[in-house]
Amino acid sequence: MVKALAFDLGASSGRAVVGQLDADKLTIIDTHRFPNEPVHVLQHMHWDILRLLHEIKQGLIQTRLQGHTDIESMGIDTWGVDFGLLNAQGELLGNPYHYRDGHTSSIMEQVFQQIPQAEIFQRTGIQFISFNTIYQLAALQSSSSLLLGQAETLLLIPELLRYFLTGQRLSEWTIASTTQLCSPITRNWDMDLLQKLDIPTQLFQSPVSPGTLAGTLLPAISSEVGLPSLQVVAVAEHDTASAVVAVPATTSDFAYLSSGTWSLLGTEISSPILSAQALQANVTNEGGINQTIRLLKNVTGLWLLQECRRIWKNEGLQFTFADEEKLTADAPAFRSFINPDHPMFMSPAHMPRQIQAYCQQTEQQVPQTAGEIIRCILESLALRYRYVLELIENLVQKRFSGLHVVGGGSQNTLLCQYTANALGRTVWAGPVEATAIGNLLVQYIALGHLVNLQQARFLVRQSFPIHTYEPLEVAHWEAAYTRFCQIM
Ligand code: ADP
Ligand code: LRH
Repeated sequence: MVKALAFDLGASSGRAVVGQLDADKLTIIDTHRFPNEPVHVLQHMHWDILRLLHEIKQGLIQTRLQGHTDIESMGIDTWGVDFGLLNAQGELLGNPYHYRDGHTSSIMEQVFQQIPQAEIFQRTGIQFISFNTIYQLAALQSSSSLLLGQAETLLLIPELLRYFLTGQRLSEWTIASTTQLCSPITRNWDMDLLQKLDIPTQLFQSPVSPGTLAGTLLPAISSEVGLPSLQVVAVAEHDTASAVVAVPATTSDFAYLSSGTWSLLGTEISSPILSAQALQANVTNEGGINQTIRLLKNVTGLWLLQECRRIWKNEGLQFTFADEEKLTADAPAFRSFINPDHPMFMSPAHMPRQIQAYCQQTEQQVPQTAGEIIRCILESLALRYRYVLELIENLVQKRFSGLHVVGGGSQNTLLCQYTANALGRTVWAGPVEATAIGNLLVQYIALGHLVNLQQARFLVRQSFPIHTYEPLEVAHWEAAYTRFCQIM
């Protein structure tokens, strides 16, 4: 049995997961879970990066205490776009901004005056979202922040955490691709783009491919956590890239939805699609493993529901997942829809009121109860998935027979059923921990325990339960989709 350890940090929570690989089966064991709670300081929102490092160390300690002293390797994946800056001494400068912080809100237009939007897409193939690293760096420039002048190295969040453990500064391709500063053709930083934006090019090192051996634990860390010096692998360090590795697809033509805080819906292709149609659709061509491209679109996902839960909890209302399911199932169907990707849902102070405001502005019935609000969110997400799947299908000129849903959101049975209904196609849900599993699989490939991606995906199918949802009430959902498109 070969053991490896994955740290998977999503925007809402993180976990340490031990993988145990036998001849034809992978089993996983959670050794530590922790919340990932951003911190508001004065006008800004930051990640609690040192706390996250602390939790990773706790994960290593818990892994040892639970008897897994024989793990061979570890890897870290996290969300995209955010970064830390190191000075010449290798110390972290400032606190990394959270991508939902407001500092980039009006920067995109300024950047387009320096470089036309179409040219940025042609060069990078990345979806335009105001929080991309390119706009975060432009915002630092435009506020004359002293940080960039003092910085020697930029590391994206998983690279930064890996650096804290190994002392090695190494950039990894899948996470670098999320910045909108890299070329999907050369799989390297676009130096012309950086120069045009006056961003110091020396901050960046050529990204390595996922699966590169990236050093071992520093002796001080090993002795602090009581584990031998582990091999650290630069896995597919973008969480979505790791999730796509673990999609239990049986063919090379498949559509996936990585469902968590975000819903990332798309397919895997062999070369980027940089056409005017792709720009118009505002899709992304992010880097995957084995030189694949993840053609997908970000849909605002369960963030909508997470924020309602946070507000309701502050107001003294707390629901279990089972409560939520019952409240939603009991609420009337197809009352009101939102466009989950409307900018008003990016970082509102009070999500339930924001949803009500959207419904009011679009002259729909205003959902009042928690059940009505959750139903509005879940139906709207399912309908938005149909819109995005068809957009992706138009670009690749294919029709997918169904959709693989992976991640924490694949446990939401109502959302899976609504998605099957809205698409009029089968949904295969699972595995829940696809991201951590993808992280482990890349380690096993890197260390020669698995041969390739095909074998890895076969192993996922053998090892984890997949729930199938067939479409129901298709005519009602078809009518709902027509109304949804009008509202959107
Ligand atoms: P991220 O990696 O973005 O932090 P996850 O993949 O961990 O997100 O998914 C978290 C989401 O999964 C939660 O917001 C919640 O809505 C959903 N979820 C988790 N467990 C369940 C469950 N048992 N039933 C329904 N939904 C769930
Ligand atoms: C999902 C994700 C997504 C990014 C967003 C910032 O966790 O990595 O792929 O766009 O976070």
